Amino acid sequence: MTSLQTPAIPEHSLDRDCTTLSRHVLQQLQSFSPEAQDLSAIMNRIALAGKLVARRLSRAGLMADVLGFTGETNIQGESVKKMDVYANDVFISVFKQSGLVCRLASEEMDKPYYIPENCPIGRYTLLYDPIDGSSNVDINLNVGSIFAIRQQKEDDLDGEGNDLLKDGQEQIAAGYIVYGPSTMLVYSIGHGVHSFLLDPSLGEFILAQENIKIPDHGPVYSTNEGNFWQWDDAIRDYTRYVHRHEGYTARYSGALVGDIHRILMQGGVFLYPGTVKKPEGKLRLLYESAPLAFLVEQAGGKASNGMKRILDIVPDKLHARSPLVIGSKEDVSLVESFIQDHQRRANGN
Ligand code: P6P
Repeated sequence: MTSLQTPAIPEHSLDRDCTTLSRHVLQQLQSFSPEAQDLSAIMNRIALAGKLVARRLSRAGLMADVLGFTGETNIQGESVKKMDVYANDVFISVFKQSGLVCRLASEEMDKPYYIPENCPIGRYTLLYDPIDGSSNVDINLNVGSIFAIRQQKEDDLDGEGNDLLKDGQEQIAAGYIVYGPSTMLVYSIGHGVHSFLLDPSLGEFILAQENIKIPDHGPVYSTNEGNFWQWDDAIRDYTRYVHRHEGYTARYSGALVGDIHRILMQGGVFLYPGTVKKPEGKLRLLYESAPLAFLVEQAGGKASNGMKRILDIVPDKLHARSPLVIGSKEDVSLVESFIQDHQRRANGN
């Protein structure tokens, strides 16, 4: 190449800036088939939703009617934040007139929401938590969106979404968007875990890191120790162990996505065990734990309810909850070993 043809910008950075999410999906699948194009388009719409939510969050303190509560209570019995409603509607709106997603199931909606014009063609279902950790919104701390994509294989005759009550191996894609100092989308379609950073000057998510691998062990344990006296003995003994041994440090933000992102990048374990009041724990299986378990396993980590692999658990209802232990293989196994020891003692072994 002559000096005249030498690109002003090194080739790789231009190519990198053009590696958008939709292109990356097609690269991952090595295919331009209709299914690959569908998945690429779906991910592109999720990216659009992320941009819209990020824009609203960045102005939250300056605009009326963004912060605070709506006065409603959702199916979870939780007070609904205005940002929850906005983000929930954003994910619906970006899929209208898309021919892609026929149905959306969300933490904020009792039943799945159908987009009729898409249903004859697109048989995909989006399961999502539009704003996870919304209690952080009003204090300008990180929050996140969590999503999973499934293929609808049978009719949902009563519209209750009972055909969704299948294990997490039905997921064909999953990920999250973390709204922090920058907005980052982390996803997997079963070919590794990859992150994209929103470049506000471009209005595009640009490839940041490919094939993210979670360390087999990390120093962080992330849990709400305020629940200590509500935990069973096995979890209390685990907590005492990390208190007494060098090399552990507690980090807990109150927003699942931020805590998981830290562990994905640096290693460690997040746990939300069952409590006396909530034996099933607080986190929802279909649109929180299962998507994150899909992602963490793709990154070489592990996710269970303390005894059973999250991706093997079949929910009994749309908003089913499950205890969650997720993160680095060795650290999840350590938590599980305390539970197994207590079970053996309880069984007199
Ligand atoms: P606690 C937020 O409400 C959330 O669903 C997760 O984002 C977070 O990890 C958890 O609940 C925090 O719950 O009981 O520790 O306040």
